[in-house]
Amino acid sequence: MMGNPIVLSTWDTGLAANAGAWKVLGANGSALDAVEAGVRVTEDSINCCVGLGANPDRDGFVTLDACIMDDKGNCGAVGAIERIKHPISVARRVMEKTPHVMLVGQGAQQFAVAEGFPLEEQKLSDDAKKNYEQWLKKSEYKPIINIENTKPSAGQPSGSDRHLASTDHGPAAPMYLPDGGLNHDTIGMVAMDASGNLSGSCTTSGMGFKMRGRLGDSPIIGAGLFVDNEVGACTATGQGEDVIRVAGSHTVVELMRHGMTPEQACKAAIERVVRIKGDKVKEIQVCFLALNKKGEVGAFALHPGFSYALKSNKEEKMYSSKSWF
Ligand code: SD4
Repeated sequence: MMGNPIVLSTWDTGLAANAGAWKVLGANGSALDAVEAGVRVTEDSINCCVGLGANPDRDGFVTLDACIMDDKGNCGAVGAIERIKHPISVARRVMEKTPHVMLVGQGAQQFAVAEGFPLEEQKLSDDAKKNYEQWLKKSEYKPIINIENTKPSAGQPSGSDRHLASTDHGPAAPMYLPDGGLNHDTIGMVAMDASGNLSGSCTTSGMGFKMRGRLGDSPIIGAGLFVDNEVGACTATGQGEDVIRVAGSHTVVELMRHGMTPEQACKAAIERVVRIKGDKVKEIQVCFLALNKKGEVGAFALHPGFSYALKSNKEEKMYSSKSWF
């Protein structure tokens, strides 16, 4: 089946990412190459929430999550990778060069370096440094180093391992950034190429000031991203824990399989979050963005404010998603 190429991405940064993807799609390239090239544009930029310029975790380390999925059910992911500029390309390498779907942490970094990805300097961008310092003041979170001198109890780790025994789990990732903006801007991208094949990608630094080691939905196939070439593709953004809880992107694709339009399917998945979370939905944002095999597009969010970018042969623009509230 021949399709009209189309690409969709989450949030305002999606416009530039779509333009990157279009260089591939517009030249009859594959959706897989397009979704990788597209989100690399965002990973290259200084952005609160994607790539090495993004906000760190609460211990001051930028840790990145990404996944990618093609039209044949192949998929790859990296979780909590540090000092690597293009986690989406490492995710693709995991997919293509290993028998695995996901590598995390040091192992993911080791694989990336072995594959020739440069190990970047461990440092925060100026924006991230400012945000982190402000957050530290407000949250009064004491980085681990401050408790090294406290006296360990018998049988507990001491010195620099002291944090291993800490039972003070401190503040969780805040819903809002110090500048008042919502604490997310992950880029999720789904695309169909001229051959009618679908692929998707998702890349993020996760929630700013998250607990060290925390993974959200973005690197998890079925949560932050899912593609079924017979049906459609979906990506998610927002509070990752609540996307995982409903296997969000997979749920949306399954609902499309059973006949819903992309928007109906995204809305039904949001309704599941509402049923599960009850009153707590006031405190979280969850958003889905989907594309079906016919090239139809839809989105739905819990709260107003979710925008997505669309590029096709006919248009290149931002849309505002409908929302539950
Ligand atoms: C996460 N879903 O780590 C990501 C954050 C996000 O837009 O979407 N930001 O939970």
